[in-house]
Amino acid sequence: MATQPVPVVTAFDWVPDFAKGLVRDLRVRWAYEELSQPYAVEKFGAATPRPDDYVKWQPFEQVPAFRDGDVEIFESGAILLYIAEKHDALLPKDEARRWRAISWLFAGLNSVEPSCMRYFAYTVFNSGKQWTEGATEAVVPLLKQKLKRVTDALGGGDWLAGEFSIADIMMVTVLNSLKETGFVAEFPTLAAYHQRATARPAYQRALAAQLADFDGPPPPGRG
Ligand SMILES: N[C@@H](CCC(=O)N[C@@H](CS)C(=O)NCC(=O)O)C(=O)O
Repeated sequence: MATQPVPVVTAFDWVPDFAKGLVRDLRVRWAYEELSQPYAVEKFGAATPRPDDYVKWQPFEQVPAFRDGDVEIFESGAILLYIAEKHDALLPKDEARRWRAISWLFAGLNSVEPSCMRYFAYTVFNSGKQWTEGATEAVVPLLKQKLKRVTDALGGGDWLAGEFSIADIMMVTVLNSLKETGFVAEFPTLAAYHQRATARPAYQRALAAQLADFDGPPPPGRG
């Protein structure tokens, strides 16, 4: 009997310490761990060039890229949507809630993550450069406003769309990028949400798998 191919996600075999637990293949791993479904990982070095043909799979040469049989997908949000649809899971069945979850999936990617990434770019990638001072000052209120609005949306609920969904996988992994900042802790409801999500056994397994996969050699001069 022919065996079904296992879906493949791309990831890194080495990243600098600050990026551990932040690489976006974590979103895909987490979804599969929630579903107790197998997946395989194809790894590259973060600081070394990807293979020549990788650009045909992921046009920006980033991770994650994903393949399931003939289906090739890039963008972590699209991959999460595919997994949810394929397994008829991790999205509410009720139409209104389902679209609320999809809205929050996009909001994580397109409304919250950009402010987080700007802050991250100024304070980590360009740390200490003089031009970042005003830029950082400008982005913090915008970022905190986004965090407040996510907090408001949670209200007294556990999850963004009533039940745990790919929207939460997205939002929580976006919030991970603020782990060194203390910003999430300023919003106790949001901090409790983050804590609740990251305490899930599936998250813990996904994180452990990502960390275990950082077994490649550091690039020259980064050892
Ligand atoms: N919008 C993309 C972003 C992907 C992305 O930024 N990937 C990072 C790792 S988390 C990456 O590959 N960085 C290395 C590079 O850009 O060369 C997604 O959500 O999939």
